[in-house]
Amino acid sequence: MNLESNSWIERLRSGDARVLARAISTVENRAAGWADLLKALFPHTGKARVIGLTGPPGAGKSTLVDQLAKHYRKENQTVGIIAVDPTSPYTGGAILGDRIRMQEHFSDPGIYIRSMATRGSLGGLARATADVATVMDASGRDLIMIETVGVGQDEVDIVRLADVTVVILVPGMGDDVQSIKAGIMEIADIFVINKSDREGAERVEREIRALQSLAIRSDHSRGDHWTPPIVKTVACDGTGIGELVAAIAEYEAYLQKENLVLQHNIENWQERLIEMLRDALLEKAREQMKDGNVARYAAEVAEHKRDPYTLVEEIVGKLGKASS
Ligand SMILES: Nc1nc2c(ncn2[C@@H]2O[C@H](COP(=O)(O)OP(=O)(O)OP(=O)(O)O)[C@@H](O)[C@H]2O)c(=O)[nH]1
Ligand SMILES: [Mg+2]
Repeated sequence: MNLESNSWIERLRSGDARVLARAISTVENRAAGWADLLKALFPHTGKARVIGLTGPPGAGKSTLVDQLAKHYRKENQTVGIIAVDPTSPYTGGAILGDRIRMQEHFSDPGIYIRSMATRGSLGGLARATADVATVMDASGRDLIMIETVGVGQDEVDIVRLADVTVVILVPGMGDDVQSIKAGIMEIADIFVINKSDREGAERVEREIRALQSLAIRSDHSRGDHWTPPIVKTVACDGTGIGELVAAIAEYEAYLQKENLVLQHNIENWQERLIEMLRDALLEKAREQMKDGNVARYAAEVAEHKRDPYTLVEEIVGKLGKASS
């Protein structure tokens, strides 16, 4: 399969899962031609709905995503799932679990699941996830779900790409709702209390409401007046999935009605462009210095032979000249 040939875009857009997998790998690994690939695909993007789902480890995110996928498949929508696990290496349990999920859905080409983990120095995970979502979007998937373990800034950055963000909590977290990182609570367009078959769902609901009454929704620069609803689910038996689907649709309708879709997209691209610029400039700087030089410079600074401020100014100054 040659991604340079003209026919592959057609094959990708006709739903060829092998071409999709190949294109995603190329982009994720920053393999030869990745940038040209994304350039060619970009005109075909912007149609998929992107739903981000995040929550603590084991909250039932994958189970919930599977239920949603089944629901949307019944409506004949094609689904792409990106399971991002920044905490575990490729051999980790969550990724293994996702492999099993992939097999379960194997017979349905309308569901495509991809797992991702941190990839070292090749740009941030949020960036890679966004690029993979772009490929899925271009391939004509109607709906893309991005699942992340809600543990830190990485996850906030990732789910920020989504049109709709669902934050999943579970009973028995005690006072943890508070400590769950203000950052994650603030990005919720919809709250899900999963494992509502367990004791304590009402308590979690009360805690969310209490937090909501304190916070003004000026968060992730989405200054809208939406009050995130709370949906109780039991993901493993499908209870509440219909309500969650309805809540998602309601928020999307709200965005349409208030003309917020474009505004949200602009805000997302503002973040993404800055990250892309940062990556590109850093790569240029690295190219120019070669890796050995970074170590040498570091030694010089550590030994106080030169100051880092002037050094960085000099390197950045050279970048502009190098490009002309
Ligand atoms: N009792 C109960 N168990 C559930 C529910 N939803 C999921 N589970 C179980 O919780 C466990 C974790 O579910 P996952 O869907 O893998 O959770 P996750 O959030 O994707 O987990 P990580 O990706 O590892 O963070 C599984 O054993 C599920 O069967 C629920 O509503 N009630
Ligand atoms: Mg999972």
